[in-house]
Amino acid sequence: MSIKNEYLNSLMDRVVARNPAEPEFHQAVREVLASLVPVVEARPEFIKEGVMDCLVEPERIIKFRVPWEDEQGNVHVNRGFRVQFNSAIGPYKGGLRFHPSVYEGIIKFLGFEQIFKNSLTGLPIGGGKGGSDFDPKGKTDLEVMRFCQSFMTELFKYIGPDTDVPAGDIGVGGREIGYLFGQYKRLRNEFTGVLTGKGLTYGGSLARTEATGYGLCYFTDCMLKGAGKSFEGAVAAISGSGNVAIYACEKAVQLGAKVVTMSDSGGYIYDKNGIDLPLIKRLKEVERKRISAYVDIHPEAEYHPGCAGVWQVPCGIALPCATQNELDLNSAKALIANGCFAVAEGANMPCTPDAVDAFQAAGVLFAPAKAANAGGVATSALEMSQNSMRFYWTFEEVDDHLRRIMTDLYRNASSAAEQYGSPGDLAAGANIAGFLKVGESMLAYGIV
Ligand code: NDP
Ligand code: 2IT
Repeated sequence: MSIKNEYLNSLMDRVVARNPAEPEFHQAVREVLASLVPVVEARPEFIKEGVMDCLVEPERIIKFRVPWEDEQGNVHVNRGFRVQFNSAIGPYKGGLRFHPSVYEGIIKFLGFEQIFKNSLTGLPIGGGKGGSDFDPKGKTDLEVMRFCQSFMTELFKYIGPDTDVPAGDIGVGGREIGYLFGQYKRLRNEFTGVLTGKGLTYGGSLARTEATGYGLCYFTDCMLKGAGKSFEGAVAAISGSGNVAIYACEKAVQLGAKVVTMSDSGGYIYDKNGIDLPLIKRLKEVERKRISAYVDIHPEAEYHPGCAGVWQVPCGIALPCATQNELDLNSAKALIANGCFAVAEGANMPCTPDAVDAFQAAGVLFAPAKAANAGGVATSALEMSQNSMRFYWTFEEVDDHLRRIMTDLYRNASSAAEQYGSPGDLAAGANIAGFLKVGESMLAYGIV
C-alpha cells in the first residue's frame, strides 16, 4: 500500500526504522497514514504542528516481568506490556491480550488502532492496549489466578479509573478480569471502575459480554441496508469461537442469517444446518474444550483441521472474528469466487492489506475493524459511565445505546469517506473520522 504524500511517506520510513521487527505495527500505521493523505493536504497544520509525528509515537510504554508459580512448584517468567498510546480525548482505554504470540509489536499495533476506534465511538476514551505472552490454555484456575495477581501487582501502579482502564481481549475474559480486579482493589484499597468487562455482581455492565459481536452485526446491518441488502436469508461464515464470534453468531441469526462455520486455532467446523450455538457456548464458555468436540455431538457436521480453510466455504457474508491477518489474498479470492458480497471485521486487522484491496476491487462491501468492532469498547465506556454514576442501566438500555452508537458510527465513517473523496470506502472514512477528533484535540493542546 503506497502513501501518496512525501511527508507521510518519509514518516512511515521513520516508523519502520525506529520500530524494527514489528511488522504488525508497521501494517497498521501504513494503512492509517495512506488514508490520511487527503486530510493533511486539506489541513497542512497537522504536519506543521507535529501532530502526525506524535500520533505514531506512544505516549508511554510499560514493560515488566511477571513471575508466577505453577501447581507443581515450577517458576515461570512471562512478559507484561501496557502501551499508553494516546490520551488526547480521554483516559487510555483498551483490552489486555494473553496469548503466546504477544510481543511489543502486537500490543503497539492494537494500541494504535484503538486510538481511532475509540474516537469513532463518540465517547471520551483514549487509546491503549496491553497483555502478556502468557498462555491461559491448559492452565488451572489457580495458575491463572496467580498469574493475574502477579500481572496486576505491577500494572496497578500505572492505571486508574481516570488514567487508564483495561479490559479483555484474546485470552482475557470474565475469569481473568475477576482476578485482576480483585488484586487491584486489594492493592489500592479502593473500589472504582478501573477495569471493564467486570462480572455483573461487582460493577459490570449488562450487555458488555455481547457488545462486540452484537455491535459488529448492527454495523454490518447498516452497511448492508445502505446497499439494498440484508442478513435475512444470507449464509454467513464466522471464524473464531471466542467472545466476539459467539455473539456475532447470535445476532446474525437473530437478524435472519444462517451461520454455517466457526473455528478455533486448531481448525473449523462446517454445519450446513446452521451452527448449534448453545453447544458452542457450552464447549467454549463453560468446558473450555476444542471446537473439534462439536462433531462428537453433531456427527452430520464436518471438522477440518487448519483454520484458513474456513474461507473456502461458500457464503454471502464473512465475519472474521479470530485474530490478525487470518484472512489473506488466497482466502479473499475464494470468498469472491464463491459469491461473498460483504466482509465485516470482528477481529482487529484480520484481513491482510491485499485481501482488503481484492474485496474493494471486486465491489464486496467491506467494514473495517476500527468501525465494525467498536461496539465492545463503546460498551466498556458505558460501563465506566455507570460506575461513575454508581448506577446501572437495563440490558435494553445498554443495547439501545450500542445500536445508536453503531448507527452513528456508520454514518460518520460514510460521510467522512465521501467528504474526502472516496465515497463508499468505509476503511478510509473510519480512519479519517477517527483521526479528526483526536487530531483537532492534539492541535488545541500545542506541543505536549
Ligand atoms: P477470545 O480469546 O474469546 O477468542 C479468540 C478466538 O480466536 C478463539 O476461538 C481462538 O482460538 C481464536 N484464535 C486466537 N488466536 C488465533 C490464531 N493465532 N489463529 C487462529 N485462531 C485464533 O478473544 P475475543 O473473541 O475477545 O477476540 C477475538 C478478536 O476480536 C481479537 O482480534 C480481538 O482483538 C478482537 N476484539 C475483541 C473485543 C472484545 O471485546 N473481546 C473487542 C474488539 C475486538 P483458540 O481458542 O484455539 O486460541
Ligand atoms: O479491541 C478492543 O476494542 C477490545 N479488546 C475491547 C477494549 C475495551 O476496552 O473494551
